[in-house]
Amino acid sequence: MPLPLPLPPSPNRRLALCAALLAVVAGVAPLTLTVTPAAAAHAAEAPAADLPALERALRDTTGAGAPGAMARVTGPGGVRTRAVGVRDRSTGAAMDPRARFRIGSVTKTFSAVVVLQLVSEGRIGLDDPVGRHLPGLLPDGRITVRHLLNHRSGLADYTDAMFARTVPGFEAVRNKVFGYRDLVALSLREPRTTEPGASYQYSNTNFVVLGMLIEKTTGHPVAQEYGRRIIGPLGLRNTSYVHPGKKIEGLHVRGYLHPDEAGRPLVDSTEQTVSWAQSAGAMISDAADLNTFTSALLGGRLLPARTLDLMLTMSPTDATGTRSYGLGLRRYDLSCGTSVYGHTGTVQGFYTYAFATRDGRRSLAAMANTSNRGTANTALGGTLEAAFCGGRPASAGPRGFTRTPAEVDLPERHAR
Ligand code: HEL
Repeated sequence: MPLPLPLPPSPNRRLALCAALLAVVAGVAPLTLTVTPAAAAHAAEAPAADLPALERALRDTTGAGAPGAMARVTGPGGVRTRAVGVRDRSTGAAMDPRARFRIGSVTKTFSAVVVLQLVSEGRIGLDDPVGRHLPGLLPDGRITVRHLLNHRSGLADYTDAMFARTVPGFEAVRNKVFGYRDLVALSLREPRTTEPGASYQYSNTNFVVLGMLIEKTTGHPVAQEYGRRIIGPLGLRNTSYVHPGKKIEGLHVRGYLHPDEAGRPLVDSTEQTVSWAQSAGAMISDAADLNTFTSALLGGRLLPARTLDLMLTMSPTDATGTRSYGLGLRRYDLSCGTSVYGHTGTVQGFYTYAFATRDGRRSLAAMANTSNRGTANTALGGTLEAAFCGGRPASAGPRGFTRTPAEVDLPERHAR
């Protein structure tokens, strides 16, 4: 008796399959599995979100020092939101899943999409030397556009020195307006970290240079390109790039930065130019828009299939082999065997996770209004397992990985 995979979603057909499996176990029927490509795709579908586990992850996040945390999960079963704690400590206003927040490096995925659209339009080559488009900017003519997108340029991350001391570093730049070239110059003061192409070394500098590349190629500010290529077509009503504006307009979450020194009060870091990050991390969004963005990207609505495949060509970023980076996109392999794609973000006062399944049918956007608090970020990472692994018990999985990606104990600045 052939057992067709995938498991169909309807309860009746699940019952029928259980009966068939019982027949096999009882020796009444032989086991033959027929897996078609379409079936395999369905078989990989993530189970429904485990909402109590989602809420627990958020409570663990506030328990670890975040004033508030929220998550929004979308999937065939509909939309689910959960929020705990406060979005504003001064008023005591409750965390609100509709509120806007700073998304930090999730901005990198927006920048990568714009660059890859320009690649698919034939205006930039992935393996073009950066110097072909931005002559004289970088001292090494071997650095290509692909090296920037996959963090293999070897350009030092200027933010390592900038934020060596967390609060003084932040206060020194929160009102500043940098030019892209100022930021590149800061990077070039430092030794390069690797030969071009040799290894993955996460660096904000790469996505600053990509911002310059977008502006040079299109002749427009990045804000305009995000708007006409992503924000407009997807109808993202709460997503913006307001650099060098300092405010988050409308209903928003206030962000709280943890000082390095234990016992010192949290610093309200909501208003800042984020000029130190720009196209590497200065966007504002909300949970619904991030769900829409990651689902649309993985669902093939922003890039042609061949270009999306390039974006999804990943290599591991840590020793567990369960975290990988493609072109402006992360992949996390969860304990239940499901892989999810998206980006994480850390900007003073805000941690963000924005991920979707490979088919874009399920997505998670989670945020906590704190930063420089690794335990809170780790706890927030628990929302991934809750959203995509559901009640399915964690197994060793194909690579023997049994913990959530965020539980891998790397020092925060190096867990990149
Ligand atoms: S770091 C990351 C995250 N990325 C990178 C980028 C972003 N964010 C930054 O570069 C901010 C660095 C300073 C953050 C600050 C804090 O916690 O608010 N920390 C300190 O000042 C520490 N001394 C790789 C984690 C990403 O997930 O991609 O976003």
